[in-house]
This record gives sequence, structure tokens and C-alpha cells, in this order.
Amino acid sequence: MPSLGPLALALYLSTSLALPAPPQIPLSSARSDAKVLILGGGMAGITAARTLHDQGIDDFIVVEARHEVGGRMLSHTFGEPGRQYTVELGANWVQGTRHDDGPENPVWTLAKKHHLDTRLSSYFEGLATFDEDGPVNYTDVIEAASRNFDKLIASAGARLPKSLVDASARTGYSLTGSRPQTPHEHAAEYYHFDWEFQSSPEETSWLASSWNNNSTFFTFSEQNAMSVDGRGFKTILQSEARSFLREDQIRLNATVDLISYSDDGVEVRLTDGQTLSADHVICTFSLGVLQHDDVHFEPPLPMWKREAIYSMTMGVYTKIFLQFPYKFWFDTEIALYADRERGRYPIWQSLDDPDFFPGSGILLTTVTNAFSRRIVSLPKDQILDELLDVLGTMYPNITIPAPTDFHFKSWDEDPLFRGSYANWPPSFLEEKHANLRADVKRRVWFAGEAGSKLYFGYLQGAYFEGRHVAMKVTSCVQGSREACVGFEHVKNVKNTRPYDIDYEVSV
Ligand SMILES: Cc1cc2nc3c(=O)[nH]c(=O)nc-3n(C[C@H](O)[C@H](O)[C@H](O)COP(=O)(O)OP(=O)(O)OC[C@H]3O[C@@H](n4cnc5c(N)ncnc54)[C@H](O)[C@@H]3O)c2cc1C
Ligand SMILES: *[C@@H]1O[C@H](CO)[C@@H](O)[C@H](O)[C@H]1NC(C)=O
Ligand SMILES: *[C@@H]1O[C@H](CO)[C@@H](O)[C@H](O)[C@H]1NC(C)=O
Ligand SMILES: *[C@@H]1O[C@H](CO)[C@@H](O)[C@H](O)[C@H]1NC(C)=O
Ligand SMILES: *[C@@H]1O[C@H](CO)[C@@H](O)[C@H](O)[C@H]1NC(C)=O
Ligand SMILES: CC(=O)N[C@H]1CO[C@H](CO)[C@@H](O)[C@@H]1O
Repeated sequence: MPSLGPLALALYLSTSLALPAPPQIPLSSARSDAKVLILGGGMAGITAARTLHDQGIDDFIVVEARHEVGGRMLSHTFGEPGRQYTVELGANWVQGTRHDDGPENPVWTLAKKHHLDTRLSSYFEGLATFDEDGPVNYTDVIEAASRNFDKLIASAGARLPKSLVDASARTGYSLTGSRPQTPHEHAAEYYHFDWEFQSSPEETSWLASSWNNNSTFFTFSEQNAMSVDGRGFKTILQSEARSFLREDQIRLNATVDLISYSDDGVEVRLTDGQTLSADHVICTFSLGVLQHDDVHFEPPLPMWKREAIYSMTMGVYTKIFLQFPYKFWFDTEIALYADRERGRYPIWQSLDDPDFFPGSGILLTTVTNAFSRRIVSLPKDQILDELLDVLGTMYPNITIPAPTDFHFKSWDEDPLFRGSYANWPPSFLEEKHANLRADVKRRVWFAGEAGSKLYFGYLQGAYFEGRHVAMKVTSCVQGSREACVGFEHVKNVKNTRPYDIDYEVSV
């Protein structure tokens, strides 16, 4: 329970109990700082700002807690003195670029516009493979897992036109004949599934994982362009912001802790006590932030909204960077390590690659969800011991040199993110997702990666949402009251058929 004043508390209780609509809260100040406040300076926020600007609306302020724009595009200078490189703790790839005659991923358009230095990754080709006995060739198992993934996607596609209900991707895999048992099979499945969705097939929707993969990789191409730019991947947002934002249109180092709204407008309070008021607010905070108590709403968000927020899931994807004095490992881009425990340091990426950072001595391993949450609770030394232990297992005859640097970011623990990106859980209904995306009273609007039905999780999802919501807000700012149309929401999401429970004992 957040610390709320008596009025807010009364409102909180009344909305929780679904009593009649609470009285309007008068905004404390008649003065308005802007027509629109855009909360968050990530891909969604900067795209929303750009869209308003292009529509002729410049009376807005972007409010960002960090000292810079970029959000989950977050770079880090890594390595010992004299051997430092810009690595990406968050987003690193433009996923899906463009087919010859197809539509272009808008993130790729931005990357080209700002001359981002990228390299094409080929992580599904040529893979070094290991298990607890060291190097072992199970390429055939990985190829089988790739076919199994294709079957999963195709089977989901076959269910959609028949309106068959969703289940977990695990159900889909099992029904299509893929039932991994060995460490090799688990690692190969993880590589195709968890590494992208950061969640296991049990935790993920069968249908949505399929349409999500199709949207990005069929619509925009199978290419993954990795940023190796010394300015950081974030440079595409920072350069874009510089090209149209005036200094007085952005407030950095400004953390929001309360959003008050009524039919008449919104007021946003910062942690330093300052307030900003406006007609509209576009909130682009991550789903994880909305799920925690870092930012409060007054009155509390309606039940249909809160239910949606708590129903979609926020995953964790932790990239752990190690630097060694020299490269002692595989020459492929990626290695797969199959441990008896599924998800225990399975993916290893070499950044010391002629295409990326040759001579850098940098190796990167990724862990996700449950395993990720486990390790970030451990002392750093213990994590490092585990990593060196796995490398020792992969290379039994090599003395692993002491690392010269070691770093990871715990996205889950950061109050500005509370996880990495959203995931669609099994049987999460379309109506609830629409509610997640919907505005409240045409005053509080929501944009961000999680609201994108097709592209959730990806930068392009954040881009499309920022753009779409800003267009809606434009109609509200510029048009008549009738032109201001919000998003549809469903107040009570119902079963097509009621639960038929018969408690009588029948013999
Ligand atoms: C580890 C990792 C790897 C990823 N890899 C890829 C990839 O390779 N390719 C890809 O396409 N996508 C990737 N993604 C996903 C991608 O980064 C996101 O989809 C996208 O950046 C989300 O943008 P957004 O604007 O919706 O949210 P954000 O980037 O989270 O923007 C929200 C902003 O709000 C700010 N904020 C939060 N709370 C407050 C507050 N209280 N007050 C003020 N400001 C606040 C935050 O600082 C942030 O800047 C990855 C994400 C992670 C974490
Ligand atoms: C934000 O804070 C950082 C220090 O945390 C400071 O270096 C920077 O100048 C501040 N930026 C603005 C715009 O206030
Ligand atoms: C692994 O085995 C496959 C055949 O299953 C073979 O084509 C491939 O070259 C082998 N890879 C290595 C690195 O030996
Ligand atoms: C994804 O695309 C494949 C190939 O075109 C198709 O077979 C499948 O039905 C699609 N899946 C979904 C969920 O649309
Ligand atoms: C390690 O050395 C032993 C003994 O010389 C040898 O049998 C084994 O094949 C080597 N393993 C690897 C992975 O090179
Ligand atoms: C993560 C993943 O496996 N993505 C796949 C989505 O589908 C396309 C087309 O089948 C594949 O090429 C991608 O690798």
C-alpha cells in the first residue's frame, strides 16, 4: 500500500470496491506547463515527441529520470584501461531490417539516418557446441530444434483462423511432437525460444510468440543488425532528439512519483516536489514500472486497467560481460553450452570477432528469467566463480586466465525499468491487452513496447506505440471534443461461456 493522503486513500478504497465514481480532484494549480507531458525518454517517448512535432504541436515537455535519452538502449564503457569498448547492456540489435520490396523497420530507418555502425549477426549459422564433457558436436540436435520452432509457428498459424484458444508454447511444442529430454535438446530449444522471448515455453503464449516472431522476421526480414557504434546504440535516439527538440522541451534528471488526473487535466509530481500540469500525459514507463509502486496514480487506475497491467508479464534478460587478457575460445560468433540444469549459462557470444571488436577479449553470456533472478541475488564473486567454472567445463585442458573486467546490469532491480521487456503469457486475452494499451479518461495515455500487440518486446514495438498514441493525442489537442477519441477498453472481460461448476457429488 503506497503512502497516500486521506483523500487519495478514500479514492483508492472506493475504486477498489467499485463504488460510484469518485469526485473529481481539483488540480492544485490553474497554470498549465504544457499541453502534453511525455513521461520517459526512451524509444516510445522520443517517437511520440517527434510525432507531435511533425503534427505542428510543440507545446510538450519530455520528462526523463535519467541524465540522458535512450531508455533501455543503454551503453556501457567496458574493459580495463587502454582496452575499452562500448557495449550494450540493453537493446543491441535492429531486429528485422527490410526485404527488397517490403516495408522497412523504422528502427533501421533511424539507424541509417544517424549512420549507426552495425554488423550483421549470423547467430543461427555455425555454432560451437559444448556440454559438461567439454566440446561435443550436437549440431543435428540444434537443427532439429530449429525445425521444431518452425512447426510451433506454423501450428499456431493454423489455429488462428479457427479461433481456437491459446495455450502455452510448451503445449504447442508437445502437440507438434517436440518433447525435449536431454541437456542437448533443452539447450537447443532454449537457443531458439528463451533466448529471444527471455521466457520459457511454459511461461509464454503459443499464439502470441508465433505472431510476434512472424511480425518482425517475416515483415522486416530475418536480419539482425548489431550495433558496434562507439557512441552507443542510443545515439539513434539522442541524435534524433537533438534534431527537433528544444532545450526547454525536455527535463532530464526528473523522476515522476505521482500522476494525478481528472476530466479536466493532469498534474505530475516529481520526487523533488516540483509539479507540472498539462491537458494530457503520455506515460511510456515500462510494464515493470507500472507493476511496481514506483509511480502512483491519483485516483488509482481503474480496475480494468490494473488487471491488465498485472496480467502481462515482464521478463528478465541479463547480459553478463567478461573481458580476458586474450581470446582462448571458439571462432564462431556463438557457442552453446548444455548443462544438466536448463538455462544455466547456455549462450556464449564472442565479441572478440573480426566483425565486432577484434582483440577485445570480450565474451558475453546471457541468462534469463528464473535463472537470472537467482544469480543477481548472489554475491558478484560467486557469479564470477560460476562463470569461470562453466568455462573450465567447456575447456577442460585450458587454464582460464583471470578476467580483466566483469559487468552486468540487473534490470529487474532498477526502479526505472523493473525488468527487461514484456512477454505475452499463455492465454492472456486480447481484450486484456487492449485494456493495457487503452487511455484513461482521454487524459492519461500509455505508450511503450508492451502495448504493441504484434511487436511487443522490440524497439519497433515502442516506436509504433509512441507514434500511434501521439496521433490520437494530436486529434485531442487540435480537434473538437468529438475528434478526441480514445482507445476502446473492455470494462469486464468475460468468458464466452460461464464456468460450469457442479459441486454435487455424483456417483
Ligand atoms: C537486456 C535487453 C536487451 C534487449 N534487446 C533488444 C534488441 O536487441 N532489439 C530490440 O529491438 N529490442 C531489445 N530490447 C527491448 C527494447 O530495449 C525495448 O523494447 C525498448 O527500448 C522499449 O522502449 P520504451 O520507450 O517502450 O521504454 P523505455 O526504454 O524503458 O523508456 C521509458 C523511459 O522512462 C524512464 N522512466 C522510468 N520511470 C520513470 C520515472 N518514474 N520518472 C521519469 N522517467 C522514468 C526510463 O528511464 C526510460 O528512459 C532489449 C531490452 C533489454 C532490457
Ligand atoms: C543530471 O545530473 C547529472 C549528475 O547526476 C549531471 O551531470 C547533469 O548535468 C544533470 N543534467 C541536467 C540536464 O540537469
Ligand atoms: C558436427 O557434425 C555435423 C554432422 O552432424 C557436421 O556437419 C559438422 O561439420 C560437425 N561440426 C564440427 C564443428 O565438427
Ligand atoms: C507465421 O508464418 C508462417 C510462414 O508463413 C505461417 O506458416 C504461420 O502460419 C504464421 N504463424 C502465425 C501465427 O501467423
Ligand atoms: C584434454 O586432454 C585429455 C588428455 O590429454 C584428452 O584425452 C582430451 O581429449 C582433451 N580434451 C579436449 C577437449 O581437448
Ligand atoms: C527467434 C527466432 O527463432 N526467430 C525466427 C522467427 O522466424 C523466422 C522465420 O521462420 C526465423 O528466421 C527466425 O530465426
